[in-house]
Amino acid sequence: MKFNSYKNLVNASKEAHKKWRMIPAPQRGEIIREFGNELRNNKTELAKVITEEARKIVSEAEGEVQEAIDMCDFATGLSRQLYGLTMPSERPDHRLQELWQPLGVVGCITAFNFPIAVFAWNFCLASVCGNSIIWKPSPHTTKCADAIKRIWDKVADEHKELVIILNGGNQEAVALCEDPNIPLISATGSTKMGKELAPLVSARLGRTLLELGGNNAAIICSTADLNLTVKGVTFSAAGTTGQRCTSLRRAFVHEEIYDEFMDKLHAYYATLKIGDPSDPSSQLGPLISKNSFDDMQNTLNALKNKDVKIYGGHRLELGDLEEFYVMPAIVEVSKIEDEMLEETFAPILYVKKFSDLKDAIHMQNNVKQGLSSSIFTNDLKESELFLSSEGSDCGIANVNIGTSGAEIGGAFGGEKDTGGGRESGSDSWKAYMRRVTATVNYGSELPLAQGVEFDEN
Ligand code: UN1
Repeated sequence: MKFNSYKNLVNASKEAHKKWRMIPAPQRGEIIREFGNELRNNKTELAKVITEEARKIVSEAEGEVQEAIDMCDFATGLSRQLYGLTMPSERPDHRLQELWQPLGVVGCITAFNFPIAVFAWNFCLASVCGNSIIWKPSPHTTKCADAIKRIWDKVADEHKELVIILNGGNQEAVALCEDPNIPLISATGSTKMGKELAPLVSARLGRTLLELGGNNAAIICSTADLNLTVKGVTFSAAGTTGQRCTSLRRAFVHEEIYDEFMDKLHAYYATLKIGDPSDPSSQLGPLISKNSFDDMQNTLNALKNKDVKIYGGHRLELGDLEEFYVMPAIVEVSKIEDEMLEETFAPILYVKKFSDLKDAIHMQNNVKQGLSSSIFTNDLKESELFLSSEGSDCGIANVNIGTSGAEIGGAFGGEKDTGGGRESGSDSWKAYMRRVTATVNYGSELPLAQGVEFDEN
């Protein structure tokens, strides 16, 4: 259904929420289960749309649909587990309890690189919690959004408008953020975008759930299994053509194994199959746009006169394939360069030697962003230090796994310039609800809390 104005669209979403919130949560979960089953039935076709628009390789596109299916399963179970605590009341014949209620309309802004999964993180939780959603997809991936909407409409019966798509760019995002009818804005994208939008929401005291830029690092210790490490590093740094918010940007490598690691890394990079993402043998597709390519080249050009060694990074001419295919870049640095402090959304991996783990942890944390991090080690003391309060300051900290490719069961998100939001698993659902503290007096007296007396004398 088309709406002839933004106002009508928001009103339709509000009405959809009002109808939906009356349905018991476990029944809402059943509809999400059916949605998940339809995603299963259409996995291959949906993955094709992802490959067509976001230019992801087949396996990753299918993995992304799987991520959405997993979210449906998770949310179906969650629909019976929206628990509120009951606390002992200090007063006789009183009950003190938390109730969780839906917020209403959730505004959801998503990026091109996970055109379906990030919507699913938000929608599956928001919907079992009783909310409706207005989804502004990336202008690069509107067909993915339309395909999802068609599947939702198939299972939604009278609740089709629980999902309403608002296509557009910055203007539409601003409209959502300024709209007091939308209590929560969940936005995924660059830190720049988040810093522009968040003040609009907070000016009206609305809530935000932000999943913004990362600048993810891996620390490779001397005891690491280097074959496993090189695989993990390559998947995270070069995979998805460096276009995940969790992509690996920086590697700190212990001096004892530095040369061996670099030899293995170069050898592994040399085997990468870069080509048409719809060819199942391709491991890397193109960058999403000329802008992304220009950003990558500008960063590499700025590094050229510095004390660094650059490998790869150039455009690959692949027959008649016209898009921006690149050889992923490796940049060896001897000191921290300014370029390493910013996120370039392209496959550039900076590598630096370290000798002391605490220094490496400091370098890892010493950036504005705080999304994902990894340590590769077989030394328990090292991995435990990394996971301690003196360790990684990121929302995601992995041991012997790259920085990307998180499962849905954990809470996903990060600190500092990454925005602080948590989506997907664990108790992230609480962000989509309002908490009501209810105190019920079932006695015939009115005792006051803290022993306060208010009797007429
Ligand atoms: C993103 O790039 O915005 O952990 C999300 C991962 C994926 C999600 C990435 N599960 O890499």
